Amino acid sequence: MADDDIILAELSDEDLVAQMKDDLYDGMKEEIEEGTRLLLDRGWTPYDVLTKSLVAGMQIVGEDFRDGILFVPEVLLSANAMKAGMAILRPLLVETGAPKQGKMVIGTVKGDIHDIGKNLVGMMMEGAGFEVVDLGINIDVDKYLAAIEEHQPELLGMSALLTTTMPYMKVVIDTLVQKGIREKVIVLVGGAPLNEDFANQVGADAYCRDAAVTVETARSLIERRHNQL
Ligand code: B1M
Repeated sequence: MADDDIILAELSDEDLVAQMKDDLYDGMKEEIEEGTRLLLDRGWTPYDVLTKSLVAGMQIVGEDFRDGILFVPEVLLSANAMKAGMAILRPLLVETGAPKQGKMVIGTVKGDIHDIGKNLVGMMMEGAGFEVVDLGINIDVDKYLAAIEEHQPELLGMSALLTTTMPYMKVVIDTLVQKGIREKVIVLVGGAPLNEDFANQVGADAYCRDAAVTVETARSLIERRHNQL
């Protein structure tokens, strides 16, 4: 059966998720929007739709990108489709009655334009009651410093997806030390090529594997800091 003949609404949940992974791979934005809405209508939580269809689908795209099967233009279409699904989930993930827990400034480091993971972290943090100031992509040290000065956040989040851009996190953290403001912010770092060792080496407070871990880590480090005061 050709893709055109597939009626998403008639698929079982399992088949729909499999089809959404294919559609994400093929960069089919409207199908991703429809699939996202269908899963929500069937009672799926926004978090499950996000992780089990969109993030899982992007994982496959990443593997084929790495292996030279997909190229930048195709991956851009997949990213756009993913963003369209995230746009539907965003209001659901960020709606919260929780009291404000603190403020986070977040940005993708200089030289790096990957923003899907960072956006997802921002959404989950907002959903958990944090105020999020998203600086965007390709953020240099001066922009991080200016944002810390302006917004006085408890947390600074940095994202990097490239092995060539992740060392820039150390530039930012070293500058915070030089300026005598390192202790003012909890620095959380994340992105696919990072790990805990790297976070320790650059002097971050914690490495966050994913958006959910970022929320947990932010909560526990803020609580620890309050207890020390
Ligand atoms: Co890029 N890319 N890309 N890419 N891309 C990767 C990262 C790569 C691993 C692909 C591969 O080869 N398998 C590879 C890097 C290899 C390396 O460095 N060793 C790569 C490359 C090489 C490149 C280019 C250099 C390709 C080229 O031009 N030849 C180029 C670089 C451009 C630049 O930045 N200067 C490039 C471009 C692009 C696109 C523009 C096409 C597109 C980005 C679109 C966009 O973001 N708007 C793109 C994409 C989509 C990817 C992959 C396929 C998917 C990334 C993604 O969105 N994942 C990626 C492959 C991969 O990661 N496996 C790849 C989904 C997202 C939810 O996960 O971002 O990991 P992730 O975020 C997670 C966690 O990491 C964590 O939480 C998130 C949510 O759970 N997290 C944080 C992330 N940031 C955090 C910050 C925190 C906390 C947690 O702060 C507190």
